[in-house]
Amino acid sequence: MKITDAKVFVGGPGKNYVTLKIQTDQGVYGLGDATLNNRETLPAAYLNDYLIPNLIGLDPRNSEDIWQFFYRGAYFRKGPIAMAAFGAIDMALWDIKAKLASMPLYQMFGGKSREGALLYAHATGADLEALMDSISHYVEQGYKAVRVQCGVPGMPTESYGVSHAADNNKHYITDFSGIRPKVEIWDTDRYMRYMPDALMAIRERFGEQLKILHDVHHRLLPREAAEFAKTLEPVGLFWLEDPTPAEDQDALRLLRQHSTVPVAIGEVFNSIWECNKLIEHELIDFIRVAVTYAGGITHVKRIVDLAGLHHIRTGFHGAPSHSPLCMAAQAHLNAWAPNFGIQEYLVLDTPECDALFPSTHRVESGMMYVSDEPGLGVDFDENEAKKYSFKPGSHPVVRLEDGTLWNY
Ligand code: CS2
Ligand code: MG
Repeated sequence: MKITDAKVFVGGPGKNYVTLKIQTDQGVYGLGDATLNNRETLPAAYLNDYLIPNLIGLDPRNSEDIWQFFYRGAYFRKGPIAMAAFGAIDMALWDIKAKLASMPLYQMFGGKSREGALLYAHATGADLEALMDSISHYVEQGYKAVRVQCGVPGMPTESYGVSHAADNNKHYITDFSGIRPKVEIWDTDRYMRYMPDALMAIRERFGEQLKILHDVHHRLLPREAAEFAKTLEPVGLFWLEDPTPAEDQDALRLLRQHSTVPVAIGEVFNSIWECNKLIEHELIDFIRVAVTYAGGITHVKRIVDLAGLHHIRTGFHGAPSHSPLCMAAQAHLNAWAPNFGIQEYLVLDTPECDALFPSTHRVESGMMYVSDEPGLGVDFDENEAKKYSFKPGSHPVVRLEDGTLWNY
């Protein structure tokens, strides 16, 4: 069996999805996602210029050897661009493998460990009252877990995860007005003074059953993060996400010494080498890698297994940064993983997105039910894809009030 062709498509409704389609000489094809938010043309170029020319003619069933060939075969390894590009190939090869076996992908890992996977939604508000309304909206839809972000009084601009718009998902739409990012101003003191009481008010309003998550988006220094986590203890958070910048694997030691608040980290990691110490030293409780830019199913499964040895559960990244193909790969891992924790889920299923990526996965009352179709359970409509092309966009950048550049 041979790979005969592979094509990359860039574009989508309100997003630049990077989609790979691999064809074989037996008519079976596989799909993969290489979307790297706001840097989408780069994995596409890596695929077109380096990987695809080497892929043609290989046996698609040898997904492990193909992964090793692209990883070890590149002297300059890792990084989100390369890992997103292999991630897409790897996803597509697992899609082919499961289709050849006429099985849903989760069967290739060991079958189902659960019927539905717990999801969390994103609630957001310009102020606490707007956030409360946004939380109610998701609770009414049956969500048992909600991530909460709200504006901080006196903060000079909007900041991460906070929407001033009526649409709850608005904070996620890339700014397509151009390649130059808008600037947000951040003030750690205001944030640290305001958020603990705000989170406590949410706990009081929604009761003890709601699983409350909060994302710091890498903004605190290790000592600040330790103090913040300690102050949040009475809230009973499900998790505190990315309290410190992710590059420093030792930064969480101080937090661990001062608090038992569960910590989730990893959405920016693209290899096991960026989280092995965090996992082995049990400095986190949830690992947040995404199948797309953490090197595909082959590599993420290894991270999940390592995490499982250390009582760490999964909480895969699920922002609209990834396409429904990544969500599908994660849905299959979530169905299988003995150490599954939760899945981030942003409502992406606009009619346009469903038309581009017809899917047989199901979301109901805050749970995701994996597809039983052979393969990933998501298709890609090439005719629909003709409607879209690449649009330059950007994330904001963050500065302190004196102009110092900070972490987005
Ligand atoms: C966010 C990320 O979902 C989250 O938890 O922190 O989605 C992040 O802001 C985006 O992926 C950036 O592209
Ligand atoms: Mg996050």
